[in-house]
Amino acid sequence: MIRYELAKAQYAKYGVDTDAAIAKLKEIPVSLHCWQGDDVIGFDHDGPLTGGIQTTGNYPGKARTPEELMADMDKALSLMPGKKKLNIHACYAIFEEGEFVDRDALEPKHFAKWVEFAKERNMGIDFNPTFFSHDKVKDGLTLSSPDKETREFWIRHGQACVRISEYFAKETGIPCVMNIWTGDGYKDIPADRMGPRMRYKESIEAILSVPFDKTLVKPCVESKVFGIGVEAYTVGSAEFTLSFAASHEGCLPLMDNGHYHPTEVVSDKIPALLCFFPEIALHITRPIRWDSDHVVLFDDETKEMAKEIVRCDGLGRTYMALDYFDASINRISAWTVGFRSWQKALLSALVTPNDMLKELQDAGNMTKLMVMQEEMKTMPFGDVWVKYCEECGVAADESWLDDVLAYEKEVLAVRK
Ligand SMILES: [Mn+2]
Repeated sequence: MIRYELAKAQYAKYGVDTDAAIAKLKEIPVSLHCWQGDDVIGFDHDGPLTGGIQTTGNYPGKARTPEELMADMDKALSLMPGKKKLNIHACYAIFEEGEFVDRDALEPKHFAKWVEFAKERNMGIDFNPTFFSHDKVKDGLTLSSPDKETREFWIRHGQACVRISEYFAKETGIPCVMNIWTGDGYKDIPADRMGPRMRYKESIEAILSVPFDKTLVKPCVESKVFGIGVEAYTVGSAEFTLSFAASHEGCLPLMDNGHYHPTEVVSDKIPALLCFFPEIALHITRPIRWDSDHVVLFDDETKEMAKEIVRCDGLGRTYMALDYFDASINRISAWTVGFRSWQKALLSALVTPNDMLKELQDAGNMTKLMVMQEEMKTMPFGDVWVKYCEECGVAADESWLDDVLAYEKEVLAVRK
């Protein structure tokens, strides 16, 4: 590893310990979303995907059963460096043959197979109630519906998910982040913007009123700016969810970087929220022109988000989860590229000489700051990445794709 030794010396010149960066990254869990494997369908319904989200593409080989989804996920997991956590949606409940319960009656036992899967792989589990793709979404509304029966159904669903989240945490010994997101909103100009928000507030409060251990379950509220068919008004806007989290002890704000206006950047919001919240949560995605949920790449904003988490000493205070779904390419490759990209972003942030750069800023030396920030871009980061992947026992280069393509040929291609 002559190249790594050279890189290490070059980083050391700026006060960066690459060995320490690699050791640190190995301990940071990143949550991998199960829904990339089957285009956000799940196992509890036959209807279409709703809630203002959409997958595009029809690449063959989509997982159709829990067994297929887990096998595909296993293949992807084997190609990623770093510590993983599992992220599942309530619509991925696994029923026994002939069994079915509606979402408001879900119980821990319906997720026992996921617990088994996670425990065998030393992973914690994060969870999401599923407030979409269901016939009880009434006129595009769930928790904010003016119809009491509708609201109560979805409150019961949320409460069931709190109990399931606590079960996950107890079984795995790792806290469970439970994220509340709904696609509630209106296609066109509403006559009442506050009413639905007041109902949404009361519904989330009702969900969180069930007793649970706040050290085990970390409830979050995720905002959104708009959805497909929900263009004019979103009940759970940025201001709504941020204010909700700020005013409810133990509730975290969750920022999805696809859920803001295109000129807004979550990298700038991370340090703002870390000034006030003990813990925050992220959904990491790649929006193109809208909340398109493209596969995460090692691009500028992705790097900037990771840099802010590291610079703010926020690694222990930020729950990181991937959230995207691309049905136009091999889904296992999509999982792998996205996870590896976020790992690259974190490693790159960990080998950035943040102390030195901060000193330049505080000294008002913006001239040298620009020069140094540009210099960092051509540092031999690739050699540190290779070392990290080798230590994690995964391919450092693109050769992992051969493995995916062999799996596609043997396994995915025979799914009809
Ligand atoms: Mn999200």
